[in-house]
Amino acid sequence: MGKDMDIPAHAVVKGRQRMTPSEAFVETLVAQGVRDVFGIVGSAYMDALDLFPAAGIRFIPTVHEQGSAHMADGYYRVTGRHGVCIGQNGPGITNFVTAIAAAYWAHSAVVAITPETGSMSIGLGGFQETDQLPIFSKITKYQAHVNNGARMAELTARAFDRAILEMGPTQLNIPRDYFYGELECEIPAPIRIERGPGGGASLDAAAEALASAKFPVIIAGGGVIAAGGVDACVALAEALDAPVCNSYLHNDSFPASHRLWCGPLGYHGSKAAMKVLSKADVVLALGSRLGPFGVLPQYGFDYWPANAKLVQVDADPKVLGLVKKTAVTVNGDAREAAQALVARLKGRTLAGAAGKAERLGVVKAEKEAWAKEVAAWDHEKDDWSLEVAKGSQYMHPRMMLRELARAMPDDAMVSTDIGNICQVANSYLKFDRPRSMFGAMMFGNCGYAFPTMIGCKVGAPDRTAIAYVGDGAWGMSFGEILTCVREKIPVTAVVFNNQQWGAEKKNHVDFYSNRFLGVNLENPSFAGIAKAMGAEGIVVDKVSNAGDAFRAACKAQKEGRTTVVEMMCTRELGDPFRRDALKKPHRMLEKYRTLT
Ligand SMILES: Cc1ncc(C[n+]2csc(CCOP(=O)(O)OP(=O)(O)O)c2C)c(N)n1
Ligand SMILES: [Mg+2]
Repeated sequence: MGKDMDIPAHAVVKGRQRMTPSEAFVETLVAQGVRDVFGIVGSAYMDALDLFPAAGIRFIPTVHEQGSAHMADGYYRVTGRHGVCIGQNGPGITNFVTAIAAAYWAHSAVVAITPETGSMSIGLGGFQETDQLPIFSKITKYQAHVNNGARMAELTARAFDRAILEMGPTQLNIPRDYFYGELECEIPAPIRIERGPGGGASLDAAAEALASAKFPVIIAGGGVIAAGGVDACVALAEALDAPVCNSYLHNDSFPASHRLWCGPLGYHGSKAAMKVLSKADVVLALGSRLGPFGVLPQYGFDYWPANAKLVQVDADPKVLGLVKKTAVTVNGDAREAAQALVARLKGRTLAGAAGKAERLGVVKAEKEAWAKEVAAWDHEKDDWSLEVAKGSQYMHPRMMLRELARAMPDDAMVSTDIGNICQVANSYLKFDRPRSMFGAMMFGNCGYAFPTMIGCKVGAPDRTAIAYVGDGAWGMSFGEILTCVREKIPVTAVVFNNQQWGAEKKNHVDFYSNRFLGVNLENPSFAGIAKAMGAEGIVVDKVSNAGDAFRAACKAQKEGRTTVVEMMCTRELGDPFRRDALKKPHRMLEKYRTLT
């Protein structure tokens, strides 16, 4: 790690003072606890950037602004502190868009600082001009527009406060000429609220529903992690002897080694979790919006217990009752609410107590059955997969994923991209500590995992940073290897090279009679490219080498080196993403008639 990682945060100027807007801006960042900012240099904010080192803020230059914003996302998700990105007005800012949309659906408090065309030329079609507010209006929780340089500190502080208060990205839009001049202001102190457990009556009703449950099941969502509420969730689960499922892509919301843990729901999740949930008469969704994508039928099994009473707890009132009908809705912090429920349940007679042994027996049996199934599931068994894997000298993805899981360091942070092998990985990723899994969440963009993990590593430099990425998505994101090398931010990228955009190809197989179009990839040596970029590269084509290669790469990371582990995989494909959203082709015109 470069020695400038440990820049001490300087004190904020106190009281009302004359200063420049750039100074007011930077001092407000300091007041908000900002230590790291990701971006690409640009003249639009150079006057403020010049102050960063003296303010104790590290500027981390990236290869692409999309990477900067993903890094800010990862940084927030691992630290709970704002992720911050900045870029040049116009193209630098439009490059943020995909990553800010991803942060929106990950509920990440990212502040996108967007310097804009100067106020005196807005609308004249000058250089690097676009209207930057409408572009982000649907993917931010709040947009601050500095309409006068004198308001720099006030509006900067508000953008930072709102990101935390509203649990999502905000935008701070600054016409570039407003960095210059003079103003008199006081740097606002950050506004941080204590989140409560929710209303007393709704908590009483929730406790009542749980106390009368014969088979209560908890779904622990991302809100549990964000609230620092895993211990509280464990205490509640233990008080009720209620099995716990992780919500989709939040495999780190409840410790996998706990007896009540059942595993993740959603794509390639745990059949044990789904089977147990299907038996529930009361479901407590704790810190989960129950996104529709995360509760779709899996393995041909519609596991959602339609007749169960649903108790939903979430800090964001807008997600309550949105997707599933609730019997009790609590607008509260997941940790506080869990603690309040434990207090309310203390000493009460629980209807579920009588069936406890049987319930725990079901949990144990289902977990064992699923573990056995996964252990024996070496490869995909559909006709197409069998055909393409036949005679291949490469690895079956499942066998490789199993080896990776076995070699996974205890302190791992793992990000997963969008792709077939990354989704299958959901069956293998288990964590005992929160802030360990960083899925691409519901925006679902390929290219998420690697830059996000770079941000995680900056936020938690002592932990092992691992990105799981398909070869197609890798093509979108490997440029950021340069950021790892230049900025000495070591990360281990595990690239699943199956020579295809597999997740989409699976749709060709299932719905389009194998009419492959734009899905086969001819790849260069990704390990070779990594070496040319100053990182290390290893090619693995045998399962027996996968664990050792991965361990070596994680060890190299501890010594400061970034490694790309290029996993050569067969072209077999696991269950698809969107079976729910595709239809068999229907053609009416003669010229297309055969395309069914
Ligand atoms: C930015 C973006 N473009 C396109 C898609 C559509 N898409 C979803 S999965 C996928 C294929 C991913 O291929 P790869 O990264 O090689 O992983 P694999 O499925 O082969 O394991 C594509 C193109 C997307 N999700 N995001
Ligand atoms: Mg691929």
